[in-house]
Amino acid sequence: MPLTLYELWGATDKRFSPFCWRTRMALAHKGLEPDEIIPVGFTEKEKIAFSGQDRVPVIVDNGKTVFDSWSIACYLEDTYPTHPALFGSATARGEALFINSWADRVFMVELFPMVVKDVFDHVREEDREHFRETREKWMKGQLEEVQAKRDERIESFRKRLDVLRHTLGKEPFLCGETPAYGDYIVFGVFQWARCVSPFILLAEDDPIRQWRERMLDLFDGYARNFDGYPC
Ligand SMILES: N[C@@H](CCC(=O)N[C@@H](CS)C(=O)NCC(=O)O)C(=O)O
Repeated sequence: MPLTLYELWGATDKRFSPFCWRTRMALAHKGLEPDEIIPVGFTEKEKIAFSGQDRVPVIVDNGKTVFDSWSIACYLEDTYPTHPALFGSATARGEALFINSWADRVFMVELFPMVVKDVFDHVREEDREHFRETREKWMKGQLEEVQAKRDERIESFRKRLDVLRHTLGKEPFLCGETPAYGDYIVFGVFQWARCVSPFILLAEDDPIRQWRERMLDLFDGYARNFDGYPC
């Protein structure tokens, strides 16, 4: 039975969604290749209306519909237990959920204002009004003005990432000797920025950069092979 992935697309067919990248990396880790990938623009809600909600990623696997990147990771782990583990244990799953919450509620919140206009520039023409309207409401300001402050924010942003730096000083991946879902959660956010923004987020000697390079190399350079800016 086929596996279908519905994911966000932008102008010039860019695939930049941080959440969809989590799912792409999870599928690659499990050795599962979608039979079909259906692109969904911000305003093409009718394409995923069958899922009963309006966000991507969504997968349909053997006729089963699952949405939300975290739920998809859990579904893949439970449905394909003999494939490489995304978590490894119930405890590790709980810890990965903590990483997911940190990434969504701290990391992305810090990063988004620094690339929000760059994201806008890669959104499809027909989705731009929706993007500007919704994101300016979240940001409480004009996209251009919010992003213009990034040079002032970068120092504190880098400081916030000490939690990653400290971990990566002790092990090559956030999940230990080999990468697992916790790595894909955080990597998805960096890949989002890499796809849309020329802004350099990490200092040259930052160990997080080396980890990001290792992540880009995984699965024969799977993520690296997607068009992105030097980062
Ligand atoms: N918690 C969800 C978030 C999914 C999400 O927000 N996806 C964005 C794409 S990056 C979306 O579909 N946005 C639609 C919109 O803003 O209208 C997950 O982890 O999958």
